Amino acid sequence: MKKVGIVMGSDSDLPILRKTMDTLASLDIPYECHIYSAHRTPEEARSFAAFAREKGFGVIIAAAGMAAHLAGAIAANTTLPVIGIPCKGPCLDGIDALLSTVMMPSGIPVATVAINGGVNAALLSAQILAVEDAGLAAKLDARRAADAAKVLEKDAALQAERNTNF
Ligand code: RP5
Repeated sequence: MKKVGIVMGSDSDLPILRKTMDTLASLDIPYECHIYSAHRTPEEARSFAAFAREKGFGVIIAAAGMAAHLAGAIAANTTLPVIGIPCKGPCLDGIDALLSTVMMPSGIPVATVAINGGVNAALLSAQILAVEDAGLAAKLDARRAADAAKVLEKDAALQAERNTNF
């Protein structure tokens, strides 16, 4: 199976990316995770993107906060699919990172998930890999079924408590 590459701009983004790594691990998807910044270590970020395909990666997840240029900078240097996670910083509630990540110019796409959307970034990367992997697709189906069952259990508990089922 192809690997998922995870890059974050700072170790202060790590709590969000731990959810990404946990979700990938729960689906038995191999990944590699690095701290490379578009601004502080631009050469390492560029090089990771440029050699990712030949190193066996199938998707790259890039997470950054504030003036979040990392996902765009990664996408500029590879034609692998790039998923951007805008991370909430100390000001502007993450809207700064959201707009910096999502508003890419035509020709260099970044598939942007929600602010702090570490789990969905992992799931979207899994869905991309599952296009060519029936076993992984089955695991994603099972996860959705389990999530649905949890919601219905909570609904049943609510009905039992409040008897709102007229
Ligand atoms: C961004 O700046 C990082 O992705 C992080 O979200 C933000 C702040 O970085 P630190 O100052 O906490 O290292 O590049």
